[in-house]
Amino acid sequence: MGEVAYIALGSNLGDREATLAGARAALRALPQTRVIAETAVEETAPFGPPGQPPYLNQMIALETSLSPHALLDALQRIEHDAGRVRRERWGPRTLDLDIVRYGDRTLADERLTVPHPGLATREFWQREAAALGRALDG
Ligand code: PH2
Ligand code: MG
Ligand code: MG
Repeated sequence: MGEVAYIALGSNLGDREATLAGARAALRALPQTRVIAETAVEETAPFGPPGQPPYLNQMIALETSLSPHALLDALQRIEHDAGRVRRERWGPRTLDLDIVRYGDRTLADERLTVPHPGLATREFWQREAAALGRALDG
């Protein structure tokens, strides 16, 4: 079908477990898209502005024929539906959905950079991406 995209999920406000569960359901309901692997949910110490609560993070592999920008539109709609309000950079959020990889593509414009520039520095993303790679190869 399409290409394999890795999506990072994050939440550090409200009922984090319920928010991630809702996000997984919304990803499964996307058109032209199939969820093909998931990591376990893990709690991580926050980076960014000090004083924010810990995050729950997870990574999900999708097979999709949505374009990178159509996928970004869909993810931002899911964030919005989860009550996400855009405030300070790296500040607390009910739900964050980031495109970490989209196949082997590299792209960069005002809205979207792929692979996500944070992949190089976020140890938990590297661990989660490796776990998805193993699940998909195995
Ligand atoms: N996301 C942020 C800012 N800080 N910290 C952790 N541990 N996990 C995140 O997903 C995260 C963060 C902005 O997207
Ligand atoms: Mg983010
Ligand atoms: Mg984001």
